[in-house]
Amino acid sequence: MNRDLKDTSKFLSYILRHKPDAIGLDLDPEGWANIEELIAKSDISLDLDTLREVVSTSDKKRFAISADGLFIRANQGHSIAVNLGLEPVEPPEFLYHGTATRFLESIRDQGLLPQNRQYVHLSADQSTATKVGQRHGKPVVLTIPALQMHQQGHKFFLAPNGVWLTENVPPKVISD
Ligand code: HQG
Repeated sequence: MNRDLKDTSKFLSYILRHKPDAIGLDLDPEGWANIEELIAKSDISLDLDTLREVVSTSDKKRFAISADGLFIRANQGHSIAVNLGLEPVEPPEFLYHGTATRFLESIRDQGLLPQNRQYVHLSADQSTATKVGQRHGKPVVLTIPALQMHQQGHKFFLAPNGVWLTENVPPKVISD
């Protein structure tokens, strides 16, 4: 993805996941923004073709456009409360969480918490988790016994881009 598209992707992540009111935009309860309104209110130069290109080239499939082509939302990663309409599903036996070594002590103490987001994000494979962890520092990958947690009543959701979401992971099930 070229530099301009990356900047646009970051802008869209910020607006659609965290701060729509930064440009006076309203999201509906499911997190959808009207594309025409988003383009009109956007404070970076943005047109429909660029927006479509960002959505289709996003390496992590961060965004979805509605079937009628009129609305856009982030697939996951929100800090604002949105209802993504995801149904709880049975997870695989293990999922992985990439984090930085500097957070380990606190994570062992408190478990994994969503921090500023709606959910704790988990990856289906270790290499993706390593990349997620690298964003924060020296990466470490925690193995999460997701199926066991599910059997104990924790809900798991699978976002359309393959990211697994859950509300928290208690300290006693965490190992690395
Ligand atoms: C850590 C990216 C101390 C947690 C990625 C993480 C992902 C704790 C950080 C998505 C803690 C939060 C999300 C505790 C959790 N004590 N630290 N008790 N519990 N943490 O960015 O999972 O490129 O909010 O380990 O690919 O890193 O944006 O979450 O290190 O899918 O599309 O607190 O963001 O996608 O960091 O990343 P984040 P994340 P995008």
